[in-house]
Amino acid sequence: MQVLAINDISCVGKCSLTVAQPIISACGATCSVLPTALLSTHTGGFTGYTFRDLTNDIPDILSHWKSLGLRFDFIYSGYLGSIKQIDLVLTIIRDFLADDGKVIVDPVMGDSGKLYAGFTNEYIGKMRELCKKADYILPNDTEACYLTNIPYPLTKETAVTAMQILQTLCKNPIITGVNSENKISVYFAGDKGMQVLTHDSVKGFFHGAGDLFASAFVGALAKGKTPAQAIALCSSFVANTIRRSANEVKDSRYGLAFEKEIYEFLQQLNK
Ligand code: PXL
Repeated sequence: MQVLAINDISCVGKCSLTVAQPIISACGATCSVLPTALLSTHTGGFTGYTFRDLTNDIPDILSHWKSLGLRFDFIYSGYLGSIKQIDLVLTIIRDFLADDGKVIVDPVMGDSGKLYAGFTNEYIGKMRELCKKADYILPNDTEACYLTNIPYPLTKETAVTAMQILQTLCKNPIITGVNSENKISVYFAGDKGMQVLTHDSVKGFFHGAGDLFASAFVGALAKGKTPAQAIALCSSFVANTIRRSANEVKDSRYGLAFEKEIYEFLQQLNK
């Protein structure tokens, strides 16, 4: 399976492409990458980071790929630095998605109720447009709130409303990281209507959890799992990783200790 991951390279901090590449490759798929920006670290909690926007490199990259006749079975987008980059992703879907290929959009915009630096209302509107082209969208609770205009945080009740509104954008929304009473839940549209998967949560916040979930989801789909199987596998993988990280990671800005959990995840994936 050929996967294209469109996301930034944050050199340090374990998110976006430094998570997507190892996880999707470990699942057995070829993971090609389109870096949207190059940062010295991610933007969450660090100050003084560098940010090089790679938008102007993308058209030439795409022209070369066209000359090679490339097609991708899965196109997965994450952090996109600008409205122009969302337009480029729309073009990439049109020109490079294989017949029967699937589009997975992680509408990376914010966390803990707040937008990341540089994101605006106009950007949110454009992100809704991209969501309409996706087979699966994976907003976290913050992003679900911004996409649906529902106040943060989601509750058990408003999560259901958010799912209904998100389904007007995309048939298969998957809301990750909904917290309530020491539990963390994933909401998704299953065969028999809306389903909720819940795990015990641990205190603390780790950057890159959404990227880990989305990357593992793409990898599991590429491995041939159904969406429901993929979501169950990813929820356990991310929950186990967060639990491990709560013990092992001293500074959460440096990301999740996912590496030692990959083996267990792959064992479940290969069952
Ligand atoms: O993990 C999401 C993410 C991706 N890319 C960049 C980020 C963040 C979150 O802070 O800053 C650059």
